[in-house]
This record gives sequence, structure tokens and C-alpha cells, in this order.
Amino acid sequence: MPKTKRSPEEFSIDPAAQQMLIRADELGIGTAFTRADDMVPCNIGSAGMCCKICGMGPCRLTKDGQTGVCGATLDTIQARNFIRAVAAGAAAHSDHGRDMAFILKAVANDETEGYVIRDVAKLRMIAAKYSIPIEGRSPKEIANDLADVYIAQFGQQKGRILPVARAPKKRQALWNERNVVPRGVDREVVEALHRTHIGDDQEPTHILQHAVRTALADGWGGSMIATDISDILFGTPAPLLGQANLGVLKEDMVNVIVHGHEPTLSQMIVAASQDPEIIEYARAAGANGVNLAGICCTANEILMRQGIPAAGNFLQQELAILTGAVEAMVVDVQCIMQALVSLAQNFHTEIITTSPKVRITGATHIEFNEHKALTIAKQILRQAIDNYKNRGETQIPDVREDLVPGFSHEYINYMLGGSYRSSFRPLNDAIMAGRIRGVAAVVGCNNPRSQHDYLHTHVTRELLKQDVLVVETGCGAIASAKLGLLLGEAGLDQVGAGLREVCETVGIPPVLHMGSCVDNTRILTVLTQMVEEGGLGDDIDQIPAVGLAPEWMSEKALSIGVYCVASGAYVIFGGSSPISGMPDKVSDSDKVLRYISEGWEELYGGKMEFVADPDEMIRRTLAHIDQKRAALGLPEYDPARFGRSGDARIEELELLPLAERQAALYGMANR
Ligand code: BF8
Repeated sequence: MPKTKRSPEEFSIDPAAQQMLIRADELGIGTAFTRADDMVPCNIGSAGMCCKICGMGPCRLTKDGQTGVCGATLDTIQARNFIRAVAAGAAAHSDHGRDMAFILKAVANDETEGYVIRDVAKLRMIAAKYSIPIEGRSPKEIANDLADVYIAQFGQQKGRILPVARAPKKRQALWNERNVVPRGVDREVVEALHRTHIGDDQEPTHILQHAVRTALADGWGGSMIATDISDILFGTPAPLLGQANLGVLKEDMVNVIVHGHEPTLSQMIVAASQDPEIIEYARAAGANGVNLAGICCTANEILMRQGIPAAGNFLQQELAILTGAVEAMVVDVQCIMQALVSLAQNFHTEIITTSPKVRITGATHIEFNEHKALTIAKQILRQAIDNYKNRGETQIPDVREDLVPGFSHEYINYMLGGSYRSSFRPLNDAIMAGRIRGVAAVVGCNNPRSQHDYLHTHVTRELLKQDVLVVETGCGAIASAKLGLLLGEAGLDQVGAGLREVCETVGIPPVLHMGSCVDNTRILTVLTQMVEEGGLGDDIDQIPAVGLAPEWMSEKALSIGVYCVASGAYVIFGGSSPISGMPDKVSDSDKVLRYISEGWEELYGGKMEFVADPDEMIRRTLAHIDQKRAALGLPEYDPARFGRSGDARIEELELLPLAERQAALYGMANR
């Protein structure tokens, strides 16, 4: 593949990103975008045709009939590469869940500083699911027992992890039959590594069966635990007003960016930034206070709970530093580029690592410890404030957009019927009637191999026009936020008539921000509740729904994709497939790729496909939704049938100033 050099407009559709890329170019500084241009991917490795699991290789299989030194065939090698990626993704999510369980245990036993149990109702509801006694007990007593139950899920050796019982009954029976119910989270990840050691599991379908079990341990195990406990400790999200993009950084304030995934420290930094002593310290340094902003999933965690603005998604971590206005970037785990440290050396920004698991050469390490969380958060902020005086020339793009995040499954349930009639009935009814054609989850990463944010937002916009309700998480949600798609009335003129009618009736944006990547488990819960509500079949694979990760790049995305497929969903990945093979050169080198589509569809009713062309993604999504509608005996989708009820009120609302219109639509409080 020849090297290409793209322009800032070709790198990203986001004007803030473009501005920073021009600045990087002027300063002669490289970014992931330019490095992607300089680094041509290995065509053998990227097709999954390279085996490097032992010292006899690496073996690169490029001819028909060729095997590795040990005799490994191409499909075995591809299956091994695939499951190893899934295991790493499942491990990352689940280790996050484990840490949350330890924090819950510590909070229950008064061993932490600064944390409280914020959502007692959710604690009781989750505890009751596992038959933990709740009546007459204090929240801490219940939390202690729940923490023990959850900690046990990781090291359990036999049986089944408990959260799988939250899946539809029929799905659980199918998993039993296919022998893929996870026994313990850690056990499945370890076994994935064992099976792919030299000389172990060599039958591709058998390896991939364990990929399913490993991914289920993530989705219905580690990730679900992480979401539950984050809600219990920091509050279950509900809609509020937030902002996104680099323009949330402030010239006159100390800018601190929290980046990564675990909400434990970032939530404490939020609390510390509002402490009068810290505000005073910032004033004494000549700033107007501390301005916090997030990047990646940490951004989602604090955006949907406290309305702390998101400075951007994955590909904006370097761009934030390029503004010259960031005093400290505080990182924990996952999706943190090593390039940050050398980039920051061109400015005054201090990169602070905080996780005992993550250090970056050249970064300052201030280790997080839940026993002194608030003290550590204040120490980090003081260090950032001390750095304010070192700030040089700045360039903050004047680009930001409002958004309404915070659509937890609990809130969706509530919003559809209010306090007295909360249920998924109105959603199911709207799908059954054809007002909503179906549901799409557009989730996942950015990838500098494609145009930043384009695939996400193109797919999202086109599906909205086709009356598909879109739910989003992770960096995809931030992409839509920056375009204003998460702000109801801003996007409704570009939405199909039936969907628009539902959004206007309920008072929701057509794209629902459901949280971070571990919160994809909220989507599993929504799908389960839709099944339980009735009218859309008795299992997830019957719902007219599709999952898409148009700009994926991480191993976590692959794990999410596999657990969604195993749960019955059709999942489309954009970009390239890590196991594409080269069928033009090696016949049958796409065997594994076909198996995870057709083979898994036969076994689980869900399938995984990699589709580079966004319009083809949209076509397949709509075809799948329509096929599921037909299988349920629902009326054929008719774009002209709905959309006129309530129009007079809408016209009235459109005449109001923005703030009054938002208040009338959402009844929400401004930050
Ligand atoms: O977990 S979407 S780039 S930030 S991996 Fe990473 Fe991908 Fe963003 Fe969150 Ni998810």
C-alpha cells in the first residue's frame, strides 16, 4: 500500500480537530493522524495471517496449503489471533469491574476517603437480584454483601457467573445448550490464553466457541459489574445539559483533563475541583478557578453524572495538549497514547499517571489509593495549579456543542411512562406500529485510519432519517455530541417523521447517550427489557436491532462485538477486519470471517461482519431491521405513515428562545 499524506480536512470532519492539526503541522509536531499516514499496516498481520505465539516463528502464511512450522493452518491461526484480542478486551473491562467491586467493599467498610453510596435504590435493586437480604439493613451492610458476591464472580472456578441470570430466559437456555455460560470471569480469560499457547486448541470453531464464553464473561460479567457499581457509588445517570469539544477548555482557568476509564479517581477530582480551598488556591495563582474536562470514557462517566464537559474523544487526546492550555492531563487506564508524554514536552502540560497498573516513561506518577482518594485528588489539582504559571502561547478552538447525555436504562424506562407507568411499552409499541423502524447502537472508538468522526456521524445521521432510534456509548457518543445530534430539537429536522413524533412526544433527542464502553451492558439490559415487555419476540435475536462500531480500533471493541453477537445481535464493524484473510491470494483465507457471520448466526442468531463502506453498513442495517420486522409479522416500514400528530405544539415551541425551548422539552436544570 503506498504511503498517503492527508490534509487536516481529510483527517477529521471536526473543525476543532482540523484547527489543532494545522497547528501541529505549523509546530512540526506529529500526531496519531500523521503517524498513521507514515506507518503502512503490515498486510499479512492485518489480515490475521501471521502467527507469533512461539519462538519457531513468526510464521506468515501467504500461499495456499502453507502451514506454520508446527503445522498450524491459517484458520487456526486466525481463530487464535481473534480470541487473544477478545481475551485482552474482556480482561481490560473486567479488571475495571473488579476494581470497582473492591472500592464498593472498601466503602461499605468505611475504609475510603470521600466516597458515599449515592444510589441506595439501585443498590437494593441489584442486591435483590442476587437474593441478598435488603429489608431492615443499612446500605453499607447490603453493599458489603454485594461487593463479596461481585468479587467472587472473578475468581469463581465452577458453575455460572450470576449476572447471566439477567439475560432473557430463552437466551440463557441457548447458552447452556451451547456450553458457553461463563464459569468465572478470570477463568475464561486465562483459558483463552492457555488454549492458544503453542500446541493446544487447534480446531478453529472450538477456539471461537471459547471466544464467545470469554466475551460473555465481559458483557454479562465484568462490564455489567462495573456499570452497576459506578451507578451505586456515583449515581445512576439521568439527563442533564453538557458540552463537548475542545472549545470547553478555558483561557482564564487552570485546565485539567481526566482521561481513561475508571471513574473512581475522576469523580474525586470533580469533588476536589469544587472545594473552596482549591478554588482559592487557583485564584491565588492568578486563574479563575479549575476547569475540568474529560477525554474518552472517563469523559462519558463524569459528563453523564455531573455534566462535566467532554474535551473530545480518543483521537483528541493529543489535540487537547496542542492547545497549549492544559495544565495537567490525568490518566488512569486504557486508550492512553504513549505519545502524550513526548508531545507534552513541547508545552507545559504535565502528564500524570495514577493507576498502579499504568506507568508511562517520562510521566509524573501519583498513585491512586481509595483510602486517601480526596487527598490525592487535591494534590493532583494543586500540582496542576502550580503549573499554570508555566503556560505559554495558547490556541483553543472556539468550537463546542451542547448535548443532553445520561440515558441510563433506568431513565429510559422512567421517561417512557413517568413515575407511575414506567415501562418499555411505549418503545415496543412505537416499533410495532412502525413509527420507529428499529434500534441501532452506534458505539466504539475512533481510528486514524479513517476520517475522524465521519463514519460514526454519517451512519448515525442516515439511520435517523430512516426512523431508526440510535443509542450510543464511548467515543461514538462524543462524536455525535460534537455534531449536536444529542440535543433533541437541534437534530429533529433531519429525523424521519415517525421517529421525530416519538422524540417530540417523550421529549428526548433522537440519539440517546448511554454512557461509556463498559456501559454497553446498559444496551443489553434495554434489549432484555424490550423482550420482557412483550410484542417483539421472546429473545434478543428477534428484536429489529443492530449494533455498529464504525471506527473501531481496540480489543475491547472486539470483545463487546462478540458478547453482543452471542446475545443475539447483528454487529457490524467498520474499517478493516483483523482476520480478513486475502481471498484473492489464498483461497479460503476468509473461512473464520465467514464462520463468525454465518456460523455464529446459526448458533446464536447474531452475527459479526466487517464492512468498510458506510453506505453498505446502512443498507445492511436497514435490511436486517426490516427482515426482523417481517419475521415478527409487524407492518412493513412506511416512511410516509406517521409524523403529523402534535405539529401545532412543535411550531409553537420553535418560536421560543433556545433556553425556554429546552426547559419546555426536557424540564431540565441548566448546569
Ligand atoms: O472504552 S470507544 S477508543 S475510549 S475503547 Fe477507547 Fe474505543 Fe474510545 Fe472507551 Ni471504548
